[in-house]
Amino acid sequence: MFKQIELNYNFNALEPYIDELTMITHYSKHHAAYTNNLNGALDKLPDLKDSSIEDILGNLSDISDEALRTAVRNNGGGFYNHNLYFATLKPGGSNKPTGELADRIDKEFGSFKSFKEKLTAAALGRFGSGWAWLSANKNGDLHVSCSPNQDNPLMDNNGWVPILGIDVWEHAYYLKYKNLRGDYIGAFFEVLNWDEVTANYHRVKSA
Ligand code: MN3
Repeated sequence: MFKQIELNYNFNALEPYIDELTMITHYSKHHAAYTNNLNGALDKLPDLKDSSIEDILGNLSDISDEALRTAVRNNGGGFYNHNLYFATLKPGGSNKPTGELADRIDKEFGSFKSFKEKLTAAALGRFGSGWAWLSANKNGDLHVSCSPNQDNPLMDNNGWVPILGIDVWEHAYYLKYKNLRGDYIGAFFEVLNWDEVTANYHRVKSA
């Protein structure tokens, strides 16, 4: 039985960058529904009862029933992606990565600024609903990508694990930003918790 992460901040705490009604709807309706629907699908897949969500999403082809596989892909992705998203937000954010992750970003992307531009371009360029990602692998390498719907890099099963995800579904920003996805992406960086992203990086690296 998978559970949504508990938020350690209030729904209105990310104002003015992410508004309270968006947070309430996003967490209590959208994320809750993905989580409930994932658990409902897994009730019919007792073999997966003890599997981690990472293992399930990395091995979707093991689910032979097509309707159940689709349900787990969409709702398992939605469950996992939003746990990552909400966990990496923080009132006031935290400016920039530091330490080893900061060094690695400089090495792979040239500078923090060009990394941010690359991730922003991935988020802006995602046509329709989806996500933009910063992923890491066991070697500590970094990779920027985007995916449609609730898909994520775990589903490719090639070693990339997302450590930061920007939700660019309209439900993540439309109430406040309407069609201005770029403004929302800029606001997202203002409340991004780099300490949590850094912790994710080290977890993937040491796995
Ligand atoms: Mn969402």
